[in-house]
Amino acid sequence: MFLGGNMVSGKMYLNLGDFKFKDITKASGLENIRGFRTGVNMADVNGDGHIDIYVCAGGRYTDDFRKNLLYINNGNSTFTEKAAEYGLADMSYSTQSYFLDIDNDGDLDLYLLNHPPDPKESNNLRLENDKDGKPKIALSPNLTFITDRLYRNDNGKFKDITEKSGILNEAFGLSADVADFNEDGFADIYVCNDYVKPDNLYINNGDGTFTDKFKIIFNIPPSHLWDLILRISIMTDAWI
Ligand SMILES: [Ca+2]
Ligand SMILES: [Ca+2]
Ligand SMILES: [Ca+2]
Ligand SMILES: [Ca+2]
Repeated sequence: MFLGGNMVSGKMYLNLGDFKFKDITKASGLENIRGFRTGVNMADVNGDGHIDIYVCAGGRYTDDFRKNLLYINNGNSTFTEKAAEYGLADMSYSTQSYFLDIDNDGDLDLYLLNHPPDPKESNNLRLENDKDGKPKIALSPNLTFITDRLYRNDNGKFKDITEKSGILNEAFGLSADVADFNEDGFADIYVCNDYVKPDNLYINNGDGTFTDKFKIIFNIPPSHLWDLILRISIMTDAWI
């Protein structure tokens, strides 16, 4: 069991069975007091059969202090931090990470949920006209460290495909969930946002791009959802 901490080091406990746990934080290489750490996720990021740990970081600190951390499992109860090596030392204001296979090639890609540093900014809604003269939400010119990010896993190196994939945004992300919502065989992403900006339902087009269909499918105002429970099968039809 790994417990994250923001102002203190995280803690790793080895389950000895019978509800007995041993603190192996130091011996496992997971003792770390650098960065203001937020969401923790466990996934086999490099596909070697051992569960790895990705730790997000945020807070109003220097950019370098917000580098997310990737602890690769050495298979012997020790971990080595390799975020930079994998291309995942992202310096955004991160909330949580979601590993999913966006291109069905068998390796895990990453959707990184981020947020603006100032929550007040999240209550500002700027509008501009689209090409048809209809109002649409305008994005800030500089979204570095703010927008959610999408990384594609290319043989162990994670490539930032945020802009190309069409998921550039600047809402205050609280949580997300991954599922094949339209049952076309490609994983989609639902993002819960706080404040005035609406949620996102990114439908995977199957070619590395996503289309936000939240407004098309849900005709509701911003929801301020703190968490998401979409995996409910209503009645017995087994739809998500
Ligand atoms: Ca692994
Ligand atoms: Ca993949
Ligand atoms: Ca890949
Ligand atoms: Ca889908």
